[in-house]
Amino acid sequence: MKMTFRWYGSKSDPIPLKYVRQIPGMTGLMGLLDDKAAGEVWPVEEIRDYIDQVHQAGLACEVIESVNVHEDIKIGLPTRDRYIDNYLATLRNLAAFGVKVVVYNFMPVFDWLRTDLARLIPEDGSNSLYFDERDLGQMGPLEIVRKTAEDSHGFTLPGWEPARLAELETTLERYKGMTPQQLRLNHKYFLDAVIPVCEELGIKMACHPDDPAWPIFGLPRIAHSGEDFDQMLALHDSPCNTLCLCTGSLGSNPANDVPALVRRYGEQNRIGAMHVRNIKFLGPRRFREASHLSADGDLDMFAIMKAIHDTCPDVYVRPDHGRMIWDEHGRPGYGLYDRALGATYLNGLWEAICRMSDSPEGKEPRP
Ligand SMILES: [Mn+2]
Repeated sequence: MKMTFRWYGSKSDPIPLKYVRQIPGMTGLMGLLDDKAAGEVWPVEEIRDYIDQVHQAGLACEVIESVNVHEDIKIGLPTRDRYIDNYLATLRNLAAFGVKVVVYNFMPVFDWLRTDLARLIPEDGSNSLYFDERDLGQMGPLEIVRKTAEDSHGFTLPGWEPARLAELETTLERYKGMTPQQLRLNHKYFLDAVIPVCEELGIKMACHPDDPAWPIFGLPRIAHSGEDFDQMLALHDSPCNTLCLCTGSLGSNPANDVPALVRRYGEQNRIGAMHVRNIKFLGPRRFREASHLSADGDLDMFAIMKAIHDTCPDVYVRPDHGRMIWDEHGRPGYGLYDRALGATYLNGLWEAICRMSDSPEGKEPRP
């Protein structure tokens, strides 16, 4: 298991890389260029700047996230070929700097969605991301975008790029009547173009699940269950067509048995990266994010880490969103403190699991 951390770059992330390096057991980043609009080519110079900084801090950067897919590709417009060409150019640029996994998603319009970015947790006075489907019903797509932008305290949020959301009404109109099967065919078109290039470059594409794990605003969604993943992996059969298995996204639907899903796709060697976090169910389609500790939420983090250990022990893992604690002011979900605690806890589980199974990994000093 390679423990990594999401970092938004020195211009946009208030957390110095030095602090990330000081988290016990932290070996690398899942990086991103957070100012890139979907469909844009990521320039070599900017990738170099970012990765050089990471390396200088003593961390690896083999996973890049949020290389977002342009809506025209997801909708299947004739202009998609141009955006696919740009995507391939970005992949080539990333591969030149040793990137091995690229995390993306194929969610129409909305990436992850919450109805409150700083919900008070009354028990301890911390706050976390929160979702309640009932609030969504009253809000509507335009209002949720306005609210999310307002609540982000000036931070950019992945998947909520202003350029993309400016054309929201037009984009929503274009998805009207699209079935999940049509979206799947558009995903196949994308994968058929991208995966052969990934095979050449030695890059795995890792698709992030829908978050939350059900359709919203009547938009088709095709990545929130084992059935969906089976179909997705079959769209283009290749070891480079993989999943970014995000436990919190999948776990938002109690019908998903998260440790079993890790096992299933770990055994198939189809997990390119893992986001590991816990959530607390508060009612039907209502949840908040919890600390990573099993006892604080409803996911069995031991069973998840054990499934990783048994089926894909070399996978890249990162703590996912954290709560805001200790009066930290940071990007919602991406503060330093709770994610550092999360990483440390997951590393503790990992050491125990390795020792109990006599695997060498838990004892080895980090490289
Ligand atoms: Mn995630």
